[in-house]
Amino acid sequence: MRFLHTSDWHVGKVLRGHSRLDEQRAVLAEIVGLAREHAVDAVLISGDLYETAAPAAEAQQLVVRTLLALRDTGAQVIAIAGNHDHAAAFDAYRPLMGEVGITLVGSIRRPQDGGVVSFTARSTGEPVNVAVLPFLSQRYAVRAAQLVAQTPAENSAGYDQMVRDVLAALTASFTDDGVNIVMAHLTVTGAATGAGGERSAQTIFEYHVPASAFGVRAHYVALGHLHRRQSLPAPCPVHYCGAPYAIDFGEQDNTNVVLLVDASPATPARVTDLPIKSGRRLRTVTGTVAELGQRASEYGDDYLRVFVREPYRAGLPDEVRATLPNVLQVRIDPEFSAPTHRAVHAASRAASTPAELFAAFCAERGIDDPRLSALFGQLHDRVTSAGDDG
Ligand SMILES: [Mn+2]
Repeated sequence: MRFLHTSDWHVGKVLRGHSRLDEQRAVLAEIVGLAREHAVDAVLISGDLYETAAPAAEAQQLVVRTLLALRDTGAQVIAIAGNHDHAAAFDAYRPLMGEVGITLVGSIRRPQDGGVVSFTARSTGEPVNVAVLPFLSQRYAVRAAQLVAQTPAENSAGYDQMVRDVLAALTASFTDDGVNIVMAHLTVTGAATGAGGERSAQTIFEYHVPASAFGVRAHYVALGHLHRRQSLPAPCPVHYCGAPYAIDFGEQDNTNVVLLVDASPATPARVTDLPIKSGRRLRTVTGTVAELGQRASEYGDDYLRVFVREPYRAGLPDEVRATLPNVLQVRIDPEFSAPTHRAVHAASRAASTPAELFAAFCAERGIDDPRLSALFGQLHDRVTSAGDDG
């Protein structure tokens, strides 16, 4: 049988105030097109369909229409909740979605109660079993009492063991004559993060499971959570498909794909990367304002994060934005904002006037602009005299 594996759509993501809904619409249309073109038996969506737990109506509209369009290709559609999704909302809509042939899984379920989704592949008639493991919050998995009483290492081992127990229970119903697949939204030990949109607190802490936890009975493990496409050494094929477009700066060098997987009960799964071309590129650039202006045409339509190689001055971000309209973030290159004499300033702070404190702050940040001091003085006067009026 043949299926598509995708994850981490993050529909509704707004990057530095810029809606990306049009890009998301184009990316998801491309995925629907690939599902139709390759006549897949199933589409597996391994979590983080949405950017937030309370997505806007237009984000929900896009996801609902995409799920229906995927179903209309004739494929089984199975989606699990990621850490960005609202698990309870997924479960609330599960019966309704089930009526139209879409399997939505918000929280962990017993194998016989939806924890293993079984169907017959339309192309080959092979039985297919998909064990589904939505994001399991460590807050839920590791109870508060344990958090208080145990060390982080003990909790980490506890989380690992809990995930192993859940996987063992789910995969116990795998059959020898079927294609057995695990879908999960979690971090595997040693995997590389996409360095951007993953919400670091849930990946860099100790909560992860080794790839060996998936066992040998799975023909394929379809993971979501990390935005970089990668496979991991394990007794069975374990793949992160990655996000289908760059979600945040730091993911700009990732290749964005969905995975086309051919699997059978007798042979190892064959995985093909299908590139996704929609979505704007994210790019980080450095230079003086003048240098950046000269290179503007190279950047095309890309969204830019700029590190300016000049000391900060009043109005600098506006100058950069006027030069490069697709700039979403302006920062000073650390070389030009190196703090100086921080300790000295901190020591003399108690005895300083507001103007002196502000001057010290500017010096620490490498800002040398008399206009800024004058503006501070005016603002300070206005605020303090307004106080006199009550
Ligand atoms: Mn994600």
